[in-house]
Amino acid sequence: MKLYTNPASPFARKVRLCLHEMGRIDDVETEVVAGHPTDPGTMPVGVNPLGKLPCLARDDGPALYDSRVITRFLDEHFGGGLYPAPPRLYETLTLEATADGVMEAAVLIVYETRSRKEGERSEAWVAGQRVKIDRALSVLEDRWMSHLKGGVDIGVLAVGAALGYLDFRHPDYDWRADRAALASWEASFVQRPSMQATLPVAP
Ligand SMILES: N[C@@H](CCC(=O)N[C@@H](CS)C(=O)NCC(=O)O)C(=O)O
Repeated sequence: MKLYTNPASPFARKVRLCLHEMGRIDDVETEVVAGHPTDPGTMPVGVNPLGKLPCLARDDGPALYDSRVITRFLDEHFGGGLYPAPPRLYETLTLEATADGVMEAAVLIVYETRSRKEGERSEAWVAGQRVKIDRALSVLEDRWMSHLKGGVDIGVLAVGAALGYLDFRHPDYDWRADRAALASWEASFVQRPSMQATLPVAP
């Protein structure tokens, strides 16, 4: 199996976090690729027509994407135990969806500023993405702290990846302000070996 990845991608980090937590990081080959919506660069478009990473190429079946499909597959393949049984499963998947939405909005802001020329950029559109992030983080603070403190699952790992990406690409955004519980949880969670082994790096 080969994982197309990039050390700056929060979605790829979520997948790599799963592999580290399962003790399986060395069982999957990795290839670093890069690109964005206006230039696919080295993205594996031959196996993922959407030209996005992460993407998992397999020897015995079609390539898998997106990150939620890959993590589910890897968990089943390696017996990872990162997906609890229902009804908690649906909470976990919703937490993952919330964190993925934060990542998506944060990545889109980066693309808006990097991929578009100055006159083409929309401040209102960027502000709209920021509002989504703000709302989602406040919901994490207000409603999800007991889940976040209740043991590692795919939703918890996704939150770790999302918050790490905000610090990495949006260092001026003080998401910790007024979110003391989430900030305190993150300060502890980031010390996990899996989080330390996957800290984002500019390619
Ligand atoms: N929903 C997808 C999102 C993946 C995604 O947006 N990845 C970014 C890198 S962080 C990407 O490949 N962007 C290239 C593009 O949009 O063309 C997933 O969970 O895997």
